[in-house]
Amino acid sequence: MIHKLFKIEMIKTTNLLFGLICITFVASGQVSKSSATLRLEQYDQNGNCNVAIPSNPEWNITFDRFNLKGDLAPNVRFTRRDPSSVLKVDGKYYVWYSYSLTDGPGKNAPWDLNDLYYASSSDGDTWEEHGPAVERGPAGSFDHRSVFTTEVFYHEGIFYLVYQAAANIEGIYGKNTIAMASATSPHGPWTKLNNPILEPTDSNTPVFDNNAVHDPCILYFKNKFHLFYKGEGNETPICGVGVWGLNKQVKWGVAISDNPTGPFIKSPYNPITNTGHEVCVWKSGEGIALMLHQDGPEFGTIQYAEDAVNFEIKGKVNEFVLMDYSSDYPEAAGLYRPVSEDVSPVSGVSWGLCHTLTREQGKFWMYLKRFENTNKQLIVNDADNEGIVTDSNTLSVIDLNDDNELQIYPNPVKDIMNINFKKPVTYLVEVISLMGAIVQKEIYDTTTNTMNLSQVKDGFYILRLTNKNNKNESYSKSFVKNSSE
Ligand code: AAL
Repeated sequence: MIHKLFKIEMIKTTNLLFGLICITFVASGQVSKSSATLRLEQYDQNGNCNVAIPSNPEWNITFDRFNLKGDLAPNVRFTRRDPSSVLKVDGKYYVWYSYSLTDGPGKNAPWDLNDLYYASSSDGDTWEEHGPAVERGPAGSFDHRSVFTTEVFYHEGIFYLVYQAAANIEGIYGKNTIAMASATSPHGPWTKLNNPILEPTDSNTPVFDNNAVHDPCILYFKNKFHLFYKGEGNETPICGVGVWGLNKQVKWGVAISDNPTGPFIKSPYNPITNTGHEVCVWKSGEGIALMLHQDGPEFGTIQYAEDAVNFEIKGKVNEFVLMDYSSDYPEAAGLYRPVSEDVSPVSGVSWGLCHTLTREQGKFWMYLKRFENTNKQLIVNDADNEGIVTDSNTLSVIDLNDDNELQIYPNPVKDIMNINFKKPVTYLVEVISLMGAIVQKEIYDTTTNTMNLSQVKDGFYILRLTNKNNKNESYSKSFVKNSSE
């Protein structure tokens, strides 16, 4: 299958109307409350946190978990946690995760001083670790202390990693940001955006996300990029039931954008849940479904919203035991996301990787496990497809194999980009935005060139090189334009 790399996005009238309604709400000072917020207010009024879970067997899930084999088999020396979704690319499964040495010097928490590593597998059980995908930034940068808790997202030929970034020790526990990097192959190279895409809400009054924005996950839904995240704030819990028995209540938000790289605007309906230590969302029917772990009254529930903001309780995780870390609940679940999405209620939860916390061998450390829906009919059998295919006509394979023909620098670039080739042929050079627009093109017939990009807006771009005499010979590199570099 050849992926259509670029598609012109149409701004739908309905989206414009939705935007106008949101602006009107905000301008009139009226606060929009999500269904989850209204339910929480109701629990408060009732004086108890008894949650009504309807009986819909098709919305219930039971889990099994298994140890992994190969490089990701449990090993006390390495702490691997918070895995991304699993993607199948060119017939292999890929996962990205937080990585550190369990006894790494100076670590303040298991997610402190982490980098993002990745691994691949032919069967989802035995994994080969490839090393770092995205590493911490240099001293002084917003991601200097740690990069952790990542999600992967694929859209129109580009892979995106979104992850938590901490500039310093404070960012390990709060005041962190959400960052993004992109690549045209699961093997990278990953180009970081220069600035975070989401930050805690700057507010004088306590709100659900004024302290931290965690666990990012992007879904493309109704022509918009929905960035789901977990907030932590200084609000007083109403029905706090939390990790390690703490009186903790965690809520999620969503921030929406027309472009994969933002700007992401937080929904006026936030928070959209009243519970949930880790974000786990999937497409279901006409809408979005989610699964809530602990930290709030609605622990262990499965919910659904047709509009991605007003979630209603539909079902539950069978055999969910609050605060029992040896139960089969997949903590920090990263779902396998097949290319062909079946959208019956919980088919989005087929299998995936999760992490488990352990004190085995006298240390506190984490390792990754595979989880499966015990309903075998829901396990996606994709033996007959390659998943995302990076065809030789697409940019990704070219980036991998022909890295040497095209050299571009600096990256990020402020205005003048050096573009060098090896072969003395005439090339068409195009700068293509992630929405598929060719924003600049030139023809070069010398091997050393410079391109003036001062008229190009800041953002991610692909530079594509095509041999004028042989259109099948094409090379590409992604780069970031940043006029403040
Ligand atoms: C996890 C996640 C985030 C937090 C920390 C590491 O459970 O919610 O990633 O920052 O704990």
